[in-house]
Amino acid sequence: MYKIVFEKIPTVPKGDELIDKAFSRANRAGRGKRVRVSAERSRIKTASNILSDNLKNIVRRFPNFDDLSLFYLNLADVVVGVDSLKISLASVQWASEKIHKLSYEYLSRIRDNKDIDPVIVRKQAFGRMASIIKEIDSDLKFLGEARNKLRKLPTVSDLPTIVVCGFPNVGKSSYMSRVSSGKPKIDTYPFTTKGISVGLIFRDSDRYQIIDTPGLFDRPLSKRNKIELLAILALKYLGDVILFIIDPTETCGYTLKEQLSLKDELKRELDIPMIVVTNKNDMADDIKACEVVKDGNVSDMSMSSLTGENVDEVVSRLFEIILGP
Ligand SMILES: Nc1nc2c(ncn2[C@@H]2O[C@H](COP(=O)(O)OP(=O)(O)OP(=O)(O)O)[C@@H](O)[C@H]2O)c(=O)[nH]1
Ligand SMILES: [Mg+2]
Repeated sequence: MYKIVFEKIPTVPKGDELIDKAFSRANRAGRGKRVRVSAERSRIKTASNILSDNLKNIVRRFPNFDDLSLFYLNLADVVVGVDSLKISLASVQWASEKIHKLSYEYLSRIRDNKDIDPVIVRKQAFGRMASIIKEIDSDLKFLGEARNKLRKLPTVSDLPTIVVCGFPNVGKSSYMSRVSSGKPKIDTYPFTTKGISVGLIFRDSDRYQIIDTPGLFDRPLSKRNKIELLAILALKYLGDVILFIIDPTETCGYTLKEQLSLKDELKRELDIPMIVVTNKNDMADDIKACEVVKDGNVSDMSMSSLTGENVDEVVSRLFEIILGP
């Protein structure tokens, strides 16, 4: 159900690990052969196959960045830098091909020149292979680190998606748990300690995805550093609609003014349809700020995630926006 893009990337070996593995297997491969020429040829073949296949495999197991959804592409760019990734992958591909060609060169040297000691030729071949690996050592290290970071990105599906935004404590999770079925899947998101949670809403025969963003909007976008901001902006490639929840009672700890200004920033920056809903309307009579809400038309709808009032109507409104006219 969830599209797994980065979880399948296996660990990327370090250069010296690769060399150790290839050369020790190669030595064993030569042991069974009584004719020296065959023994050394077999060593060269084994070492080059192991190196070249392992390197090719690293490149193959990274996702093709041209096929990636814009959401993942942008997140990957924020977290590791897609251009650097492409450059390192190209270097590894180059090394794989180079080692493959090299083995032919040295195998034919043994075949064509009976006077040369095959052990010496094999040692030369191993030396060349090792120096190619050394050349891409920093690329392997970078790819290894990138793989670890990419694996931590959230896994989301490409279902129609509602992104729930708003300051902490406005009632995002309460709303989520009222409308989505099953236990939401909690996943990490760069630059928030809490991780986003992904739930599903079933309506008729359709499925929708609803994403909670705890800790992502604890201050205005203008107070974000560039990297954090880019990670937030990646949401626009994921969401079909934003549900922006406002707590007009201000019991969340943020003023209505702050909340409205975050809403305006998000509306401007994310540039996808948004519905603005005031929550906690069960407290409406007690709180002065609510007067502003009643008179000032700050939201499209009002609801209570606590009592459930209007919660389903908000869902219907979100679906209408997703499905279009
Ligand atoms: N009275 C009232 N309280 C509510 C309502 N919705 C949420 N709350 C309360 O507000 C507090 C925060 O609700 P959460 O749903 O955890 O808020 P959140 O937006 O998910 O907060 P973060 O995860 O920290 O961003 C909790 O104590 C809820 O019980 C509501 O409609 N009415
Ligand atoms: Mg929450």
